[in-house]
Amino acid sequence: MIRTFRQHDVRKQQELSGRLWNFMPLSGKYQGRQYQVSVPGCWENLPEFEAYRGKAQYTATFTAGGNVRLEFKGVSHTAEVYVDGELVREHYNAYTAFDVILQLEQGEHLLEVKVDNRFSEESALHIPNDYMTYGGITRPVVLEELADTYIKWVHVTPVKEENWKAKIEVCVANLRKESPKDSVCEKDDSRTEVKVELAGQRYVWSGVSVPCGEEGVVSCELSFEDVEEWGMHEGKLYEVHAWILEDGKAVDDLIDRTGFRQVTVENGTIYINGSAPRIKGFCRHEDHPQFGCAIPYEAMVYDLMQMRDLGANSVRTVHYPNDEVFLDLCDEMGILVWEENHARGLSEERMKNPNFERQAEDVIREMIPLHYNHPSIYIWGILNECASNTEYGKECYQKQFDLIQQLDTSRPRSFASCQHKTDLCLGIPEVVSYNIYPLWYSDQQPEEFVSGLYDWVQETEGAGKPFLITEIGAGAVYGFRHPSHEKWTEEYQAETLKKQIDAVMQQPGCQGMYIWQYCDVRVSREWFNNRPRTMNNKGVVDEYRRPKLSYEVVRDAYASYTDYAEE
Ligand code: ADA
Repeated sequence: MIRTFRQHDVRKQQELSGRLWNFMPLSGKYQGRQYQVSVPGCWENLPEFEAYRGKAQYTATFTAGGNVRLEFKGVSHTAEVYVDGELVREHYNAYTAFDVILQLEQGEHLLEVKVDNRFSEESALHIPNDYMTYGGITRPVVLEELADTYIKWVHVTPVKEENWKAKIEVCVANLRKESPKDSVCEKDDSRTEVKVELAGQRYVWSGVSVPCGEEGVVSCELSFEDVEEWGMHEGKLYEVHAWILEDGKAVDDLIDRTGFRQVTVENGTIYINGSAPRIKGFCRHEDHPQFGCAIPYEAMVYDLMQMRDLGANSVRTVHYPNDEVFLDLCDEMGILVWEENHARGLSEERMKNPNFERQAEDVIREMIPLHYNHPSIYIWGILNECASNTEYGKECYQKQFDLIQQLDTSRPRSFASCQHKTDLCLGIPEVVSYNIYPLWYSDQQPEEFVSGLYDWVQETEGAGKPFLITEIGAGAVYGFRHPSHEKWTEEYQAETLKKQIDAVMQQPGCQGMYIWQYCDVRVSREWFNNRPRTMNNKGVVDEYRRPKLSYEVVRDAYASYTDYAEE
């Protein structure tokens, strides 16, 4: 599945995933052996490759010609793409889509993808960590055949005034090469139009001219009388459809989805369409014992249904951009999303890796244009628990927050800090967020911890800003029950989460929380060998989504607080 809705009526698109590809490890014990494997998929879910950290080659064929666009929604974590034996694209980072456009003769072509999930100095973001870096082509692969001009993206920015308005931007790319002889670029562009439709309104740009080999953006603003708003639990969505017409004939199109919702920050509160949500959320890794990070649609739906059963109204995509299908589901189910770029717990030393800034900023550059239209995303996060307590770290945070602002001014920004009472960056983003573990990593009582931290923030540049707890929780090994209720028992986790939820929800000025975490997840074996089972066991359900004792406790606790902060 590429998306949960059709993206084209005109452009020819097919999915190259959803089938078996040839797989051959390029290192290790089984180097050179041939297998047939599922794409999308993680090689850790293959017998003999459960702990394979290395390089492998995936091979498939496709039939196409002309302007051929190959899009990879996610390859973990470094990809080298070859078509007919020629290296045509490289990409780092498992969690953002990338593409390549080739001019090919009509016919069958060989596609080879070399994938590497090893840790090295080259990799500043995928490092031994408290989550698993899997290996494989872990998200869908898409093949499209384009006209000489195509629509790269359509962005919709809804604005609520007397009525709803929407700014619509359409990015058109001209694939024609400069060619003196036939001077196609001097083509009479008066015959080129761009058209867009949304919620019954339409706009047409005539005489659109984009220089050869370049991109251009056209924009308009439309007004809407009677549209339904997108909100929590009612994900009313509208398709935005854009076309390029030449001589009146559609040569390309793109369909995306949007929702009429506006995020504002006023007087220390986040508002969605004028109402202040009380965030009752979970942090969720893309992780599953049978699928790794390549979680199929049905399993995504299950996770969301279970989180909603627990009373959640929001998900935090820890610690990286998520699969577009998951975001589509959040749009449809009216679940708010905190989405963040890829980073977890990078020290200043690691942030000084020569590749760090480029790699982290690339994730932002890829995440925001692709995920821009999702109404469920209400906030952009960066750099979870990195060195926001040092001057160097602050420079990096500043640059990345500035980059977000260049790409999207319609959403607030934040970052989940662990620098308790030492953070230097609280003055930069619109929202202040903290990860805390009272009664787990510290013996402090939750209400004392939360109020002490909140009060300290009011003495900093973060004063008066919306305040979120972006992680709080405790560990429990599924099935470990004991009358002592000691740490790692399900009883201890349940009692602790109850105290934590009440402390956060009753903290004046705090607009909500994300429990760490929804489900138990695999961690890198190279990272933290005192993680029982080489797992992070702070899930409210285990990795098989089996509820722990805390499940009922969290469900009752979340249910005792309304979905809105001002009720
Ligand atoms: C940190 C981190 C999470 C996880 C958590 C834990 O807050 O952001 O990724 O590692 O600690 O379980 O200790």
